Amino acid sequence: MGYTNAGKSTLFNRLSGAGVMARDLLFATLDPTMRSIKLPNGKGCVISDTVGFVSDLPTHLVAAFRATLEEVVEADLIVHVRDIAHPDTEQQRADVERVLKELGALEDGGGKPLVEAWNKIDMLPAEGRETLQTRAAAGAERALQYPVSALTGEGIDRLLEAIGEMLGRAGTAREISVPLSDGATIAWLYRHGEVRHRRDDGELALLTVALDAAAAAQLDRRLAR
Ligand SMILES: Nc1nc2c(ncn2[C@@H]2O[C@H](COP(=O)(O)OP(=O)(O)OP(=O)(O)O)[C@@H](O)[C@H]2O)c(=O)[nH]1
Ligand SMILES: [Mg+2]
Repeated sequence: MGYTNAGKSTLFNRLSGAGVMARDLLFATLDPTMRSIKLPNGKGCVISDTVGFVSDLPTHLVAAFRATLEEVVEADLIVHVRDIAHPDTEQQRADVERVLKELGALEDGGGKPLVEAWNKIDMLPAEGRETLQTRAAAGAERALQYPVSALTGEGIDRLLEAIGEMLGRAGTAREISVPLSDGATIAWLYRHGEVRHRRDDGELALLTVALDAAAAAQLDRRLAR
């Protein structure tokens, strides 16, 4: 998803161009905005193109969009496609995130895994691109971000690898040690994950917890605080 004209459909076509599978014939018939693709890790996933957001979308229209944006609400992972070469790119991001919040897909401290595709880097001068690559690598911002060009294909492999990695975490167990004094995090793990094993050692609780992709991303944010 993303702002109108950000390049969502171009990215969608680029991603589905290479690895179109036979069952896409069915998808293409049922819904031309859905495709199954193969990720670099060999796993399959279904990608879905959405309508673009525009700013000043009245709240009653947001409600009407709810139906068409059901894919976003149901998705395991959101790729926020941004026109990073647009002078208003930051304002566009804020607008899109506001709509996502209204849809309940981006609640504070909750929501689902989100990656930003910083699209149209081919339009930036060389030094602007370098600054972006540095910002993205530093991961200083809220979401994971990947500079790409849907037009030239630059950066697409790294984006796909990241998507595969984030989705691959779904249902896998992690070992986490939490200070016993941090009762809130321990309670959070019981609420959002499936605690398979627990051993308390001194001042630490050592937990083995199975988390889905959304909970794993939330935990990462929680532990990074
Ligand atoms: N230079 C450049 N242009 C791009 C890139 N990606 C998309 N575009 C252009 O941006 C324009 C909009 O692209 P779309 O893919 O239709 O954008 P969209 O987000 O699907 O737009 P809506 O569906 O209307 O919201 C088109 O003219 C594309 O060719 C890119 O990486 N680089
Ligand atoms: Mg489009």
